[in-house]
Amino acid sequence: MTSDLFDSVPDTRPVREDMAEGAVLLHGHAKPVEGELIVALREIVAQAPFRRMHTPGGHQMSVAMTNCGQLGWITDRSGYRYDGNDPETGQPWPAMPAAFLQLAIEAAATAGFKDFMPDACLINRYEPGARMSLHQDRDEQDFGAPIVSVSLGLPAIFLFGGLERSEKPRRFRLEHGDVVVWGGPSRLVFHGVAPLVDGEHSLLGRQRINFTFRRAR
Ligand code: MD3
Ligand code: FE
Repeated sequence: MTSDLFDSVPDTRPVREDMAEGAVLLHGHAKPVEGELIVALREIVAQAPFRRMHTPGGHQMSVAMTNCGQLGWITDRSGYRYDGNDPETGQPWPAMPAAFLQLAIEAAATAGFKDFMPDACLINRYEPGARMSLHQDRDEQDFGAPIVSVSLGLPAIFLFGGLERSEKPRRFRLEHGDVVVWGGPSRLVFHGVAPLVDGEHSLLGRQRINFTFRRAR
């Protein structure tokens, strides 16, 4: 018999893929909770709308951002930092939804980081053409804690470099529901996102959403 449960799954990616030492890609890991994540995102954005921030160099980012949790990552003319309040409203960032926290803690543990407790979640929104140039995430106090990222909506090409900017990045496709844990020797690698290719996602339309869970303090 050829009829088989797997005939309906047009996906040949392994569930777990080691990208580098300390970097683990969990394909489709967030799909079972996609609805909860999207409902919670809507509530966050009602309180703290997406906005395109400015870099210290004066450029406006193509990615629109907001945050939830005790701390949020912000950038403006005076620099990059974490702050407990949304600079647009002066109010605390929306609380981290239980579904977000549970997913981040569970994914980190699956990748081998047992005591991850994020205090910040940066939420990135990419519309067609938006990109993120190569950078390191080094505004956090303890690089011993991993970063957990969750991708929803349109797929993107993630650029995964090395510990020096000059190292040529490898490319990985991140799809709806993919979760990546970056820790250990991968925590300080240069990384970025290629310009988003236009498309239509059944749940999110013409955009990609990425959550990054961090231990800032
Ligand atoms: C590797 N975001 O918000 S997520 C960022 O898709 C950021 O929006 C990208 O880079 C995005 O800072 C990439 C994957 C990611 C996040 C943080 C990392 C990879 C990382 C930190 C260290 C190493
Ligand atoms: Fe980053």
